[in-house]
Amino acid sequence: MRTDSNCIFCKIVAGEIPCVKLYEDELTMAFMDINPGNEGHTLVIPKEHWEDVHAIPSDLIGSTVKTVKKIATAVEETLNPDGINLVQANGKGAAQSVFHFHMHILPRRMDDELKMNWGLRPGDMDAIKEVCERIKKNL
Ligand code: DGP
Repeated sequence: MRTDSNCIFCKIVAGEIPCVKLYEDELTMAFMDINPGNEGHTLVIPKEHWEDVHAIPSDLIGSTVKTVKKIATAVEETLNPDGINLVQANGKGAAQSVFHFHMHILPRRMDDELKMNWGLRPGDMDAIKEVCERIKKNL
């Protein structure tokens, strides 16, 4: 499998660093964002290391989006947000900070005033684990 020993998400896939895991299948994985923009903020990645939308093969982006739909449905059922943004950054100019292709599932509230580049603030790990368990029940 294509991997990069310096990549934080490859380390998560390999189990070398912990994550709050929501779901995995043969090709993809979903885990809670450590810097959540809102409650339930989840990341979906291909297990293989591909830097961005330009690098990732079409069939693998397809598998990743299939997982995104599954997770978004569970997030919708669990949290009943006012909306969900799917966000995916490519390149520093787009505020990509981890160079392993990933899609953000970002639940939204009418009054959250979240901006596109929402900033990276550490989340409350107990709250992140708790919402992960709640979403899991709807997978
Ligand atoms: P982006 O800025 O679009 O490349 O998003 C990268 C996201 O990854 C950002 O929201 C924070 C998150 N993140 C960074 N390091 C870790 C980590 O070690 N664990 C988890 N769960 N999320 C991480």
